Amino acid sequence: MPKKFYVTTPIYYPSGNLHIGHAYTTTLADILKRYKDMQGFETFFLTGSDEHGQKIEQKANEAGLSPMEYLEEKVESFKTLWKALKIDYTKFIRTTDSYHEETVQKIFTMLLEKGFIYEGNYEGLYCVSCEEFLNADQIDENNMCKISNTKLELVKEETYFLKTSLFQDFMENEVLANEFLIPAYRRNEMLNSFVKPELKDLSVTRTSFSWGIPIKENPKHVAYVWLDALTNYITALGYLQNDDSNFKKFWEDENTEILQLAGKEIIRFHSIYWPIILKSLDLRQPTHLLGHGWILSKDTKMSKSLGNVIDPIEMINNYGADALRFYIGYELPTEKDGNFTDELFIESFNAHLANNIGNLISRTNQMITKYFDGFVDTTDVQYDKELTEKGIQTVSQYIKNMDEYKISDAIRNILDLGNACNKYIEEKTPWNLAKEENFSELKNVMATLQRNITIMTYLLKPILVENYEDMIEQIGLKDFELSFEKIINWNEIVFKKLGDKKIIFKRVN
Ligand code: ME8
Repeated sequence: MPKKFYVTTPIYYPSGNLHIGHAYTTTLADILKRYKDMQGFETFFLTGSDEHGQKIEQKANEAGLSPMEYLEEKVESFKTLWKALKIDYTKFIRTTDSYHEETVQKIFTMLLEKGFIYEGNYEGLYCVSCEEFLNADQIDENNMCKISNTKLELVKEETYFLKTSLFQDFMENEVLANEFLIPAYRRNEMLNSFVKPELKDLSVTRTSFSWGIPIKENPKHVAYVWLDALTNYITALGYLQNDDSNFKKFWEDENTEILQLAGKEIIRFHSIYWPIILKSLDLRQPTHLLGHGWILSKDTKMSKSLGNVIDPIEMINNYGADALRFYIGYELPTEKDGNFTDELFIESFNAHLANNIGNLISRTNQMITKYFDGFVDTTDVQYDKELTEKGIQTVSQYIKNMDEYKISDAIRNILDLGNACNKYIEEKTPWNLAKEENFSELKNVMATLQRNITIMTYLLKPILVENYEDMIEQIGLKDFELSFEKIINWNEIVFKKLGDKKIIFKRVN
């Protein structure tokens, strides 16, 4: 039985266009999914759109459209972006899909029958932009939401509550006491800000607007958008549906590695309410929730509601999908907030993709072509010991980091190897070896470079998906299937005569 990996992104609100922040989470998920594919896992990668709620209803009204008309075009634009960014998702869920709506109704009924949901009245301040009832800590001195910086609504209505208060002990001593939420410091944030002060029952239906999934038992109520949204992670797999084979495989099986990604502003929903919903349904918990920081623009969160966004399509048109995927993977580690500006982007592109990787491949290709007519016969080659060891070490460090979802650290391992190769060229001065006609040493040098560039290229495969084939061709492995096993043990690798030299990452000025 192959190992299994299920990875999810948040489903994004089509209340505006997606920006670099959304591209960030989705690209991280895509890189990890492709890495697990390379490791022989059976994978399922879910993304989608969160289409109900007051905010979407308001946006559609403003545009003079019905919600469905408004949504069609937005959802198309999501898919266009994911295609341009080479996102290899398995399924795209829309919360307006009928299978999802029907399953949410069934889930509500189950929770009501099990006694986890009861009727009552709610009064409190609501942020439409975050679709969230706020507590005092989340409101600033001007009575605005601290996250979206928008005005709050006073909501006073009948509602159904989920008895989250029953799960105080479960949250403190199970969910937030183990490795589920990463990085670890986020567990304390959740415990101290939301769980320990007291878990209040969560309002899970609304009556003051209608754009949502009506509940069967009392159709003037629609399901709260977060109950509707969180459950997408299991409805998409077929939970409570005729064909639930994916649900059995990717959720129920305790051996499946389930990774959920979310930005820090919604960790609360994913690390408190979602585990409680799952527990109430008697379902297993995800293996990990990776809560990541924000991409900032001039020190504040880049966001649709603030309008300070960078359009990923523009970046892709200017620099290519790989350049954006690389910046996201390398320059924006998940543990902290990061910056995104054109200047930083270009600087990083030139330093790493153009100077380190691109230049290394191109100069090595040039030398092998010039000195050996494009083919190095490795029969009696002696690989450089130090660089060969570094190459092997790089693979194991990379695997360890990727297994811990530390993409940026894994890329750093590759770049270090690239720097070592470039340094090796300067030290060995192959052009002098050629002048001296020391062809046996020259061959050792070229073979050592070819070997380590092959390793680097394979490790970059989940990130540089657009250029991978060209890179592989330039190193002399056109159409050759590499694997971790092959690059570690260095067997079965047969080089062909080099492909034509192509500039892969051209410096940007
Ligand atoms: O919250 N930096 O949708 P949303 C990093 N529908 N990541 C960012 C970001 C930024 N500046 N801006 C957005 C919702 N993101 C709900 C989710 S899930 C059951 C329901 C990313 O459109 C990040 O992943 O507001 C964040 O959590 C998500 O987009 C919010 O997207």
